[in-house]
Formats: sequence, structure tokens, C-alpha cells
Amino acid sequence: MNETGLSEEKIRNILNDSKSQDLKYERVLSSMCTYPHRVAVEAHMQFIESNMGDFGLFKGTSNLEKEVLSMLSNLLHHPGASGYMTTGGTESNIQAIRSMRNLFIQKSKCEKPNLVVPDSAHFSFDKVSDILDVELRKASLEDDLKVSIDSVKSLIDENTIGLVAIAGSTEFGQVDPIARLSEIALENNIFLHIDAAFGGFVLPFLEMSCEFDFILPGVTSIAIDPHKMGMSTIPSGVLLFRTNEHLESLKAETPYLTVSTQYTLTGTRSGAAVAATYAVMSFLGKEGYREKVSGCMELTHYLMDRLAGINVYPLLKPVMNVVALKVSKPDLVRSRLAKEFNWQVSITQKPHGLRLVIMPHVTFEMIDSFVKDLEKVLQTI
Ligand code: 0PR
Repeated sequence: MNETGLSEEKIRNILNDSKSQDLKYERVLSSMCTYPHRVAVEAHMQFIESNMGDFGLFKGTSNLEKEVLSMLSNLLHHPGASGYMTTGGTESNIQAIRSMRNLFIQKSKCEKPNLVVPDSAHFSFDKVSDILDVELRKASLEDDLKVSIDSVKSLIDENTIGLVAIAGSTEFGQVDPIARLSEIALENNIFLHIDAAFGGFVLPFLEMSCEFDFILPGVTSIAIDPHKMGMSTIPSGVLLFRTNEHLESLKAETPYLTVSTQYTLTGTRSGAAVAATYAVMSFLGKEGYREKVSGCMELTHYLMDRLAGINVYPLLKPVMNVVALKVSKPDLVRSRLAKEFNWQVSITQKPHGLRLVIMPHVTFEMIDSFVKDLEKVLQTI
């Protein structure tokens, strides 16, 4: 740090320079985030100093959080679910599994708890395993990249605290057979957490939806991220529990704050993101999200048609606005797209392919121009 401060103008210049080095979303086809909605940004700015870590000081923001939880509980078919706003999918997944572990250990003696997750689970579950010292058992996938029910069943034993299912996998946007997993969880008297960090703001608004939430009786918790397809600002995640005992199992005493207990992983917590999420959800309503999702799906289908025109096909018929493509040498294609045309795409591991996420910032023009550039790259690979 300098002894004396820089001028505002100097700082503005530095910031502008840094900002110009950031990629614009107009070249990004790899991200599960997008430009937050204008209404979210305005609310975020208005509540910029609000700290939900000591929410007795910010009663208004705290009420907005209750409203967000209520809207999402209703959307996910369990009015009155308990939970809180997290920093995103990673924190929601950590806390969901932490509560499973705490409740499981309370009820049964267990040396080494384990958790059964699909092989397609997001890498946040590897962090969960490390932090919580819970063994991760990865169930294999079927050809359609949904978790294999037989594999899940074979991995459950007396130390299994619960199962995880993905509603919109990071790499393929696939949805696991959650209705069947819900039955298995109930049969084995174990918990079932749904990672709907991405799909939670997509599935309820698709024309052809499927049951993935609390409507299924075995589902005990859900992670859903407003900062992905919810169009809110970062950091906005939500964790919901079917029953309050899950939240209670996360309780910490906070004697010197305005509130005496805390259930969150972080202490200081963004009230700005809470206000932003409330604002954008209230502004868009179900109708607005249906429009956003249908726009993304229309573009996804348009992309599929354009790609078929250059003989590129998906590894899996897209379930949502996440597309994995069969191409030879995906890593090379990805790096050439970046180097020669400034496109950001990502890759899938198993099977190996090129991955695109068709977020609300994507346009028909972007797709036309991307397909042309991809064709050029593929002709010389
Ligand atoms: N669960 C699922 C299914 C996810 O896809 C993700 C993140 C998480 C949990 C973790 O969420 P947070 O990152 O909010 O903690 N999925 C994206 C990914 O890892 C996140 C992302 C977003 C990556 C924007 C890149 C990017 O530009 O691919």
C-alpha cells in the first residue's frame, strides 16, 4: 500500500485498464454465470453495506432473505422449508452434507461416514469430503450420463449418511433419476441432497419438466443458485432443508452479536446479494424466468441445427442449456478457439468433448459467428 493515497482519477484509470483485461460475456460460452439483471444490480448497490452476519442490525435485509426463502420454498414444492442464503453452490453443498453428517452421527455411532455421489458430481463434493472427513463414494453413470441406480445401491452400507443427486450436471446438464433415488433414500433411512445449483432455475421453467425437488418425499435438502440462471449478483446461493432439524444441526452460538445464534458457514455475509436476489425474483416472476429459459432453449436448439450443418453433433441430446459436443481433440479445439478467435469454451471429461453453456447473454449472432469459427478450426485440426 502507498503511504499516501492515489487520486480517484488514477484509480479509475487503473480499474478501467483492469476491466478491459476481463473477458466480455459476449465471447464466453463456458460460464454458468451471466450479466446480472439490471434490477438486481440496482438493489445490490442500494444494500452494499448490509451484513447478514449480524442481521439484527439489518432487519430489512433479513426480511428480504425470508421472502427469497419463501419464494423458493414454494417454487420447490415445500412451503416453509428452512434454510439461508449462501455464497453459492459450494457452500450450500458443504453445509447440506455437514448437516447430514451431524444428524447421522447424533443417531448412530459411526467411525467413518460415507456419502454416495454420482460420478458427475461437481468438484465441490471433493472439497466436502476433505473438509468434513466424509468418504466420497462415486457411483458410475449409465450411457445417458445419469447415475446408475444399481451402482448407487451397491455403494450404500451402514455408514452411508446419504445420497446426492444432480439436477443439471455441470458438464452435461443431465438430471439424475431423482424419483428412484428418493425411494432408495427412504428405504435405507438416509438423507438425499439435490444439487440443483444450475438446474434449479431452469427445470421449473422448462416446457418438459421433471420432478426433482421436495415434491419427492425422500428429498431432504436442495442447493439452488440465484447467481447462475437466477440472474442475480454474485455471491447468491440458497440452501433449503425439508425440516428445521437440519438447520439446527448447524447452529453456532454467537454471544456478542445482535443475534445469539448463527447457522451459516461464513460469518460476514453479503446483504447486497440478498436484496439483489429478492429484487430480480420479484421483478421477473415465474413468467419472466419462463421467458429467459425458453430463450436459452431456443438458442440451444438453433445451435444444434447450425452445428449439424457442419457435421458436429452432441454427445447427449441437450436436456437444458448445457451442450457437450463430439469433436476430435477437444483440448486442442478449445485452445485454438481461444487463441485464434477469442472464444471461451470448456471441455467435458467423461466422455471427452467440447462444452458450451447457452446463458442469457448468448445471442443468435454469437452462435452464427461461433459456428463459423468452429468450422474453420475443425477443418485444420
Ligand atoms: N453444483 C453444480 C452442479 C455446479 O455446476 C456448480 C458450479 C456448483 C455446484 C458450485 O457452485 P459455486 O461455483 O457457485 O460455488 N458450476 C460452475 C463450474 O464449476 C461454476 C462456474 C461458473 C464456473 C462460472 C465457471 C464460470 O465461468 O463449472
